[in-house]
Amino acid sequence: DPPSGFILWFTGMSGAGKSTLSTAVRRRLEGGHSVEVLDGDEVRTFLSRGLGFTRPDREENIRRIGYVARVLARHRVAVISAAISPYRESRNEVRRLATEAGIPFIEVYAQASLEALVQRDVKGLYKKALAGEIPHFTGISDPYEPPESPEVTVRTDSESVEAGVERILAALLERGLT
Ligand code: GGZ
Repeated sequence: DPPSGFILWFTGMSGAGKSTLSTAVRRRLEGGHSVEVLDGDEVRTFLSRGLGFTRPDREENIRRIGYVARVLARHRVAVISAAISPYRESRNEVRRLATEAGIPFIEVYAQASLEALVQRDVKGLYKKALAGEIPHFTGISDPYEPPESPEVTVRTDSESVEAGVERILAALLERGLT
C-alpha cells in the first residue's frame, strides 16, 4: 500500500528554525512519500495575500493552511506546515479538524529562547521590532502561545538540526507514518 498522508505541523517564533527543520525533514521523507511544505512566504503570497498579522488575520491564515493541508493529506501527501501559528486555539482547531477527518496530526514545537532569537536575528526583524518599527511582531509586540502537549519539541537554540530531524522522524515512525 502507498503510505498514508499526515500533517506535520510546526509552530514557533520567527527565526526559531521551522523552515530549516521543514526542509531537512522534507529531504528525508522524499523517496517514500509525496511531500509538500506549506511555508509562510509562499502561503502569504499565493493563498493569504492581503492578510496581515492581527489576530483575526493570523487565524484566517492558519485556517486556510489547515484546509489545504487536509486536502493534500487525504490524497496521501505528507504535508509540512511551517507557519508561526502563535495561537493555541487555532492550532487545536486545525488538529481537531484533521483528527476528525482521520488524518494523523503531529505538532512540532520549534523552541528557542527570545534571547537566542534576538541574538541570532538573521533577518534583522527583532532589531526592528524592538525599535518599535514592526507592530504585532510575535514575541515582542504580539503574543506567542507555546503548545501544551506537542508531539515533539525541538530546542533549536541548543539542539542540532540533525538531532531535531531524527526525533521528528522517530515520532513519525512510532506512529507508522514512515
Ligand atoms: C511575525 C512577521 C511579522 C510579524 C512579518 N510577526 O521569519 P520570517 O519573517 O521569514 O517569517 C515570519 C513570517 C510569519 O508569517 P506566518 O504566516 O508564519 O505567521 S502566522 O502563522 O502567525 O500567520 C516573519 C514575517 O512573516 N513577519 N511581520 N508582525 N512575523
